[in-house]
Amino acid sequence: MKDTEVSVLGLGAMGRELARALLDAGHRVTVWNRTAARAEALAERGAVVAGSPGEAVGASPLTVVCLLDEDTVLQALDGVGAAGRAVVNLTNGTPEQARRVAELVRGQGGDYLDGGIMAVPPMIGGPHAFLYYSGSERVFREHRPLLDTFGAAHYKGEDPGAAALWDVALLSAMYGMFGGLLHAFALARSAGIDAGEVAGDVGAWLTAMGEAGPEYARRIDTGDHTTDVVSNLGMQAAGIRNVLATAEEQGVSTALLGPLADFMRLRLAGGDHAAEDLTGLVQLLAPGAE
Ligand code: FVH
Repeated sequence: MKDTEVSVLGLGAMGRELARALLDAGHRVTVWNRTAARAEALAERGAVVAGSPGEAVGASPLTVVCLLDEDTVLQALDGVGAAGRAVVNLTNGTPEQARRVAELVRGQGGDYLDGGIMAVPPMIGGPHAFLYYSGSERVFREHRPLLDTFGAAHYKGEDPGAAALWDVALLSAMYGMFGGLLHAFALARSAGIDAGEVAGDVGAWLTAMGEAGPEYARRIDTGDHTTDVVSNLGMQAAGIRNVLATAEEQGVSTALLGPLADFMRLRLAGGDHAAEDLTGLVQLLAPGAE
């Protein structure tokens, strides 16, 4: 089935891109945003501007929500009359928040699909964008062609909180990487080196190190953290001490990387773990999850 009518609540940086992609794909799009001026450019391209969230939800069988956070979503969807409508909420949030929004929509007689967008706004509709979805499988299947407009769609099951878990897992990896990037650039600047001068090498190094992901995952899934070849925890704990000591010598804060060094020390203090891989730290992060 090809969707024709769809509403979008929220025209921030992301919501505008979602609405644009839907217009480009030929859908009849109704939009609502708290600050109405943000709808003007889309209206010029053919979007219908609704005066309230309820008017927008009532205008289409499917409404895509992309607002700031859970509070904003709960406020916008409160009393909209979603009976017989499908709501796809792409606002970032926690699994519990997604379940609460699902409850609100279902309480009105609507169908709910939650989603997590793995893309920044300019990536929407492009080859590298992908999105996680969970909640109503019926909504996912029925509106799949429309959802594919945003990026590759991955369905993670009926629990409305599942997509948020996947989303936040990937964001966790991203923020860890961003923290490392900022620390690296601060260190370079502390030595009078432009961040731009080291950026290329840092990128190449992160790409090479990122290839460890599948092997890390295998160790974590099997619970076998032994490494007989390279980069054991004893060596890494010594290495990160030098990272922190260099930061201190250069007057750079250790606030971002200090906790990782603390975790390595804790693991080493907890038993005979010097020969294992860094992956053993997962047992400290999520005790009982193995
Ligand atoms: N932008 C990104 O890189 C990421 C990529 C992955 C997904 N996230 C999530 O998408 C949600 C929206 O993000 P955004 O980038 O569109 O955010 P903003 O540009 O700040 O727009 C926020 C919209 O929320 C509206 N809003 C804020 N507060 C209220 C309120 N109290 N009542 C009603 N609406 C509200 C705001 O309206 P206005 O300020 O224009 O009136 C915007 O429509 C978010 O969950 C990201 O984590 C984006």
